Amino acid sequence: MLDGCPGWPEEFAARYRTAGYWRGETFGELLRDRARRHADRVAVVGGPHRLTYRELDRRVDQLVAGFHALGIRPTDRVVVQLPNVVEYVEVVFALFRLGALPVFALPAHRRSEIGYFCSFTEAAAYVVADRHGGFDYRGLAAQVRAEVPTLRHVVVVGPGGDGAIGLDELRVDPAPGGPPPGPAASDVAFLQLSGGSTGVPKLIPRTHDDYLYSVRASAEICQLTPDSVYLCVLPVAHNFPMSSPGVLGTFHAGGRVVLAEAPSPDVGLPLIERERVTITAVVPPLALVWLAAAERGEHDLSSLRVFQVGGAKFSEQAARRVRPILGCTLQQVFGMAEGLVNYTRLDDPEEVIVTTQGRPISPDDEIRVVDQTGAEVAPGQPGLLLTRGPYTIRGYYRAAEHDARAFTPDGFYRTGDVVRVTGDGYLVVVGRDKDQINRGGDKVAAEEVENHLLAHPAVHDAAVVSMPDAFLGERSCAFVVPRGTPPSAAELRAFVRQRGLAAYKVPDRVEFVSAFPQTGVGKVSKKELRQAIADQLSSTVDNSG
Ligand code: OOB
Repeated sequence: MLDGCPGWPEEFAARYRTAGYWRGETFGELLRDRARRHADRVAVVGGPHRLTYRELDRRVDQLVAGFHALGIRPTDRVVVQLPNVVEYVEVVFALFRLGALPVFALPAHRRSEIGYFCSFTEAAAYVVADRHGGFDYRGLAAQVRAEVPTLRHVVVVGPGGDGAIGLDELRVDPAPGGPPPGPAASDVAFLQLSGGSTGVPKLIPRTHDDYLYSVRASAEICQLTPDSVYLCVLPVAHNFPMSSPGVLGTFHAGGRVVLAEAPSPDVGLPLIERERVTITAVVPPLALVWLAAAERGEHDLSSLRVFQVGGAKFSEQAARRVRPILGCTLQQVFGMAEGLVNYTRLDDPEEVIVTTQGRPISPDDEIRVVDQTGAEVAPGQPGLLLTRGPYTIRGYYRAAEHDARAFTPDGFYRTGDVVRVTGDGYLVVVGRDKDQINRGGDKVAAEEVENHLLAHPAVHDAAVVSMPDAFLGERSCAFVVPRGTPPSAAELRAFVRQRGLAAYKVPDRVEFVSAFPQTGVGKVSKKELRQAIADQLSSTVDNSG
């Protein structure tokens, strides 16, 4: 097992194996098995590519040989930053099979995040797109490489050159004697990103055993079969489209994955019609845009059976519009990359589907709802959600100090979500108690942005909070105490962007103040700051209305 990854205590591991959750199967083996059973069925469609399970399996083996020839070995970390392209699936399964660990970056990440992932994980390689969405990933890779001496290889999906290796150069026929032995199912399979609330993003180690359990159970809950067609709209590396049931759940079922190049309904709705898509997943702001587009009735969406919405709270009002407009069931998904995923079930009464965020996957997901002292609240009352179970991590990658705060001594993960549990065991998300902004599903850690703002010479202090937003649910507002003459808001935003921070983390608004309100113990009162900006926004709306 990789160092710096706290695992489950042996008594829990034994229990999860006995219960049949952990079955000793790896993702590499899963694909091999499906390639045998569903050889000629289409596994994945994206751009010009349409690969059957047999073809995918073979192409993965070629990349295993190529990565191995490059010197990539089991437990080596490889930062993967690719959009929704077929090569993503090939690369990730090749690394799984080899036992090397993909570190899942998002296409929106820039120098600050990527540099950190590469240096913190001591990554051996970084896999990027060529140009995508108007951004030059080669250029980013060159910068990161110059800053991170341990990074040995840059692999680009496109032509090689300038020190980068073209992915196609890694497609070599496996050496006789077969591929090197793969990882054990109990090994860490990859490092996923935490939404986070700290200065730097935390990395989440997930094993083949635990992740495959959540994937298999998710596929069952969503009733996937070999006839299922999953449209991947969200960035494929995110936990939701990857495993809930997502791309991996669809492969588990022997179904077909269709990768959408962009999340807009102009791309997605025609794909639903063309590929006869049965299930897809979006975040709440996208759901609104999709519903508006679908209402125009320009596309045949009759194949769609499940419309999943998650990543942020979906309003009941919007939820009620899904069935009438799309003619299929809504499924609310409340999950986290650290583990726990809740689903409304497909046959739940409509009231449950539109008013709750679902119930846990597993009978062995332990849920506790507590107050600030750690005492359990009365049934049905709101409180902090703690959880422990067969696919929820016991600690982050190389972050022992943070783990001591993020987990209870008996191993429950402190989600930072405020929930109440209904009489039937469904969770309703009512708030949050973590220093994070949920920008329509994109998570922004306040402290990370504050640190970048503090690097500006004219910033004395900074506090980033959420402000309500009709479309995204929340946006970010930075309160800044200037040092001397305040810079303009535009200048500060440009400054943060130039430091290489992903665009979704750049504060949507900047407010200058002379001092921060304080709590009784002298800490910055973010509650008051949130209130101040919310009041200001609502009075602006009132005035204009
Ligand atoms: C998913 O994962 P992450 O790791 O990006 O974010 C987790 C956090 C949760 O702790 C919660 O604060 C929020 O995102 N969240 C929701 C939600 N789904 C996630 N808040 C309210 N309602 C929901 N339905 O976002 C994620 C991972 C797997 C499946 C689905 C979402």
